This record gives sequence, structure tokens and C-alpha cells, in this order.
Amino acid sequence: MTYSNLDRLADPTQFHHPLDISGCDPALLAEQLKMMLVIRLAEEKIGDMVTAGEINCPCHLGIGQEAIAVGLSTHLQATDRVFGAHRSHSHYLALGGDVFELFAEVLGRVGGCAKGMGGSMHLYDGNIGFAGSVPIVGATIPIAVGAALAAKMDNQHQIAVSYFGDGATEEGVFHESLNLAAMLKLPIVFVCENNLFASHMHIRLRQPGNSTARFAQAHHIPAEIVDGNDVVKMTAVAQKAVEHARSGAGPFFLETVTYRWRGHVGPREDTDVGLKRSDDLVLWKGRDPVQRLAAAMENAGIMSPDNLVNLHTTVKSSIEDAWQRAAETAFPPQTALLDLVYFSNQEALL
Ligand SMILES: Cc1ncc(C[n+]2csc(CCOP(=O)(O)OP(=O)(O)O)c2C)c(N)n1
Repeated sequence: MTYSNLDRLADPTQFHHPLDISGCDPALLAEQLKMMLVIRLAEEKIGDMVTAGEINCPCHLGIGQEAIAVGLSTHLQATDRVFGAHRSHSHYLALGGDVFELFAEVLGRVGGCAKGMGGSMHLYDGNIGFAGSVPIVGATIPIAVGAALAAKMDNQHQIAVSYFGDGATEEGVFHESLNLAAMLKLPIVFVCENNLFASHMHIRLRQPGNSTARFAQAHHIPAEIVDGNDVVKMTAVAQKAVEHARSGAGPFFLETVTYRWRGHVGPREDTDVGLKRSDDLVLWKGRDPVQRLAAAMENAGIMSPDNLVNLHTTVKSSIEDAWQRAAETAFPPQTALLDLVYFSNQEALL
């Protein structure tokens, strides 16, 4: 198999239909729909609050990409070690990360998941297996490989997960990491969220092919390419990838094809940057992962229009409540700046 071109998967006129949910567990679908909605509405709230000037840290929104983390997290355990990057709200929330703690973190408040010290790009919650996100592109990939090595040495069937974008595959460290993981047969799932853009540049202007799975092939790592806006397909390939890594068979690579509705950073849609982004965005909204699942559930009679409205209302009010509570919490005291760093001679600084 060759992986040089994503073909229909990168064509925004395709896959606008409701998902094929035949044979799926309705309870799981309902859970996944709710989680995607939580992620969508939490990120919309963050976007609105950036616009309103309430949030001062940079926020990279992944609206439109919700199905990837939701499908994958279905198969993960709290003892696994999951690493994100700069666009990781969905990775954190899909594992069960607390919305209040996410909001408190982007507001720099003491109740945040990183104690208000990190902001949107430094999320962490060890209790759910979210081992951290950092802004430096590609930087978490080798750390995830190290965590996979530790998991292998612990021999407890834990795995590591490394989320990154298509832009990160242009970093040398990505290739070194794949090579090492393959050589040492490490229990890791590499997940490339290929949204076709790195900052404002389309992959067509950056790489000779638009598929990143070819890099896995070069390192003898098995790979699957999937519609990242189809949570059913995503859940199925994620199961294969996670079982492969957990069984001791070595790394697996998932290329999930998607699109972000908002710009590189902040709430703007950035339709004035990049090749055809303004035309494509309208079409990609037709491949909405939330709407495609909701429509399928409605067609199958699993979810009535009233149920859908109720779900939306319930999730929206829980988001508003979490925001309200987060906005009412305190900032950390200035002295806390030195509490969480490795430094022995505090007096020298005071
Ligand atoms: C080493 C490094 N180089 C450049 C940047 C600036 N930068 C931040 S995000 C980004 C693009 C990343 O694109 P991709 O990996 O595809 O993720 P996406 O933003 O599309 O989710 C760049 C160039 C950075 N943070 N770190």
C-alpha cells in the first residue's frame, strides 16, 4: 500500500452524509455524542471569552476535530500515558478532564489543571492519564516515546499515545522518535491529526504528498488512514491501534484526516489566509463530526429531535456553570511562582 495521497478524504465535498452506525452500541454513541458536544461548546466558550478579553493566554481551538480524541479515548485507560501538543483541549476533555479545571487554567486561576501556571497549552492531569501538552511543535513526541519505553519496562500493559499535527511531521525529532519506537517495539500509538494546515500554510505547499502515513511506512510501522470526522470509523481503527500496542506488537500510526474551523490561534476563522481556506471551510462544515453522528442517531430513531435539544441545553448549562465557577476563583499568589519549579536557592531570587 502507498500513502502518498489522501484522495477523497482530503476533499471537502465528500462525506457530508450521516454516519453509518449499524452494529454500534447506542449507549456508547450517546456517550460519544455528549462528549463531542462538551468539547465543542467548551471551546466555543473559550473562543467567546478570548473575544471578550476575559482570557489573556493564547488559545488554539480544535473546533471541528472533536471525533478524533473521543474515538481514541474510548479505548484508553487512566494508567496509559497520553501526550498532546498546543491544540489539546479535546485530548484532555475526552479522557475525562474537568471542564472547570480547563477554564480555570486558561484564566490562570489556582483551581486550574496545572494550578493556573500553564494556560491553554500546558494542560496536565495525571489522574486521567493526560501526561501533558506543550507548545513546542514536535516536543512531546520523543517524551511519549520515553513514556512508552517506561511502560514496556513496567510490563503492566500500559501504552503511550502521542498526538501531533501534520506540521509536526516536518520536525526531525518526529522521524527519530518513529525510528526508535519501531526499533525497540514500543507500546505507543502515534496519532497525526492531519488538518491540512500548519499555521497558515496548506500541506500542498509544504510536502510533496498530503498524507503523513507514508512516514510510518518508511519506519516499518503499521498505519491506518481514517476520516477523523467520523467517530464510528475513528473508534474502530483506534481499537485496532490500541490493541496492537497493548499486545506488545510495537507502535501503530493513525493518520486522522480533519480540518479546524478556527484559525491557527484564537477565535477567528482565518478565512483570509491560506490557499482556498475560505471556500473549503464552508464545505468542511458539512463534514461536521457532531452533526453527522446526531443525524445518524436521529435517522435510526435512537435520539429524537427533542432529546437532541435537551442534550444541547444540558451541556450548554454545565459549560456556563463551569465558566462562572472558574471566573470566581482566585489567582495564585505571586509567591507560588517559585513553589512549582526545581530550584534550591530561593533566597537568591527574593
Ligand atoms: C519548534 C516550533 N516551531 C514553530 C512553532 C510555531 N508553531 C506553533 S503551532 C505551529 C504549526 C503546527 O501545525 P500542526 O503541527 O499541523 O498543528 P495544528 O496547529 O494544525 O493543529 C507552528 C509552526 C513552535 N511552536 N515550535
